Amino acid sequence: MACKEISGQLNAAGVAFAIVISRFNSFFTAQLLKGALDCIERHGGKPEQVTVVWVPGANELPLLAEKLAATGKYQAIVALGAVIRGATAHADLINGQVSRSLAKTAMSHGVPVINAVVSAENLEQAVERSGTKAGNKGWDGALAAIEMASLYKQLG
Ligand code: INI
Repeated sequence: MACKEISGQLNAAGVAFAIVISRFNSFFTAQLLKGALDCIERHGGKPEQVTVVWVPGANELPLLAEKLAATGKYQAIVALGAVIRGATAHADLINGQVSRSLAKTAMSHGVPVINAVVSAENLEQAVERSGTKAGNKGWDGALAAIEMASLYKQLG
């Protein structure tokens, strides 16, 4: 029996993206942004399709993601941040709050909101996840956004 399979296309052409990014730990988040933009361009997107909004810290990412989702102008939203446990006693609280709130926004507005916040134990891990040994979480987040935007489009 042939089944019907649906999968996302990795084509960013014509997709309107919003990227919300934290200034806190901008040493890392700026690298995540570079990665995200590079990914979008390598998949056929153009810089003018991308709106970038800077917020003070990871805690504020969900607030702006919610506002951007409510405009209905974007087919995908990517949240970029860096929370480093070694330097943040309340890292788990921030991470939990951010991921729950981003998911809530995604579901209530029917738009993919990708959580690309680096959660690292220490500076070395943050470096590894921001464009060195372990890749670039911004690049990965943008790729997930491209794929999810395609799935949402196909499923209506
Ligand atoms: N914000 C981050 O993005 N990463 C962190 O590691 C961090 N630390 O260490 O506390 C952080 N704090 C700021 C926070 O996100 C808010 O901007 C601030 O509390 C104002 O609401």
